[in-house]
Amino acid sequence: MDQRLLTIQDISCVGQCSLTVALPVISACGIETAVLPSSVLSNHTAFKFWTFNDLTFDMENILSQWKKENITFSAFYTGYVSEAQIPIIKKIIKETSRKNALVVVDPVMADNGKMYPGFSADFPKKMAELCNGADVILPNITEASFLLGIEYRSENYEKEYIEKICRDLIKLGAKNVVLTGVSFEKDKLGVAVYDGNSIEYYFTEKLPVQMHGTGDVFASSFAGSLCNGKTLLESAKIAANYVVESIKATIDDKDHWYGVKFEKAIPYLVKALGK
Ligand code: PXL
Repeated sequence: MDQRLLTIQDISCVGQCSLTVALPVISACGIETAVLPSSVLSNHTAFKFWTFNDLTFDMENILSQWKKENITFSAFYTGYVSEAQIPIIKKIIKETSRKNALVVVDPVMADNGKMYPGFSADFPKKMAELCNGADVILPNITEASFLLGIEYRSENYEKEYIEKICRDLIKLGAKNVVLTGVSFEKDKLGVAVYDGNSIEYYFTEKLPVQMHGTGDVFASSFAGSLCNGKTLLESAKIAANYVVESIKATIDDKDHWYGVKFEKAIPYLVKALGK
């Protein structure tokens, strides 16, 4: 049976994030991608205003229909979801999972030291429950700080700080941690990859910009790479390079502030996967 990945996150109609990234990117990796939209927004929340429609009410309904049809998944990738959805998502994973299915949790909730609009102070505790049992979690340093209830440090940290975060995150019950946004030198940015034994790093050049949606581009290409049989570290490398290629495709367009042109870099991703 071919692989089928289910991704659960919002659909922001405009903004190059969440489902409008995950669906094309994972499909480009050659993996059938099913979607369960957690909410519909007119655009993501980095715009000044947005509409928001929560779709929790339909999740159990969709699950019971899938069960009637014996629909199952070989992989799950969750992103931007609400607190009330977390127990339902756990149930969906439990009841539609094939044997040894991969579970990737991107604990989307915060960046640059701050929670995204609309998330309560209790949310990280709930998100920690979703991390428990995941094969891989993909927090940025802000999300890691909220998950662990520690102070966020944006710079001037040492390896010990990052490695303690990785070890503490594993204690939440995830098998592997890929911590994003790690930087020890001002012109290098990368990830720490911890499998519970050893911590490895991968760095790319740090471009002098910060762009929206790069976490989703990273997570989607990472999940797609894992499904192609790449190791944790290989997948993190491919995903980090793909983010850099996407930023480079965007950087000269000063009007394009809301996302990255990941579409332009799809040829890189396809080639990196040997397709
Ligand atoms: O990229 C993460 C993300 C996903 N979904 C929505 C968001 C954001 C980040 O701001 O607003 C709706």
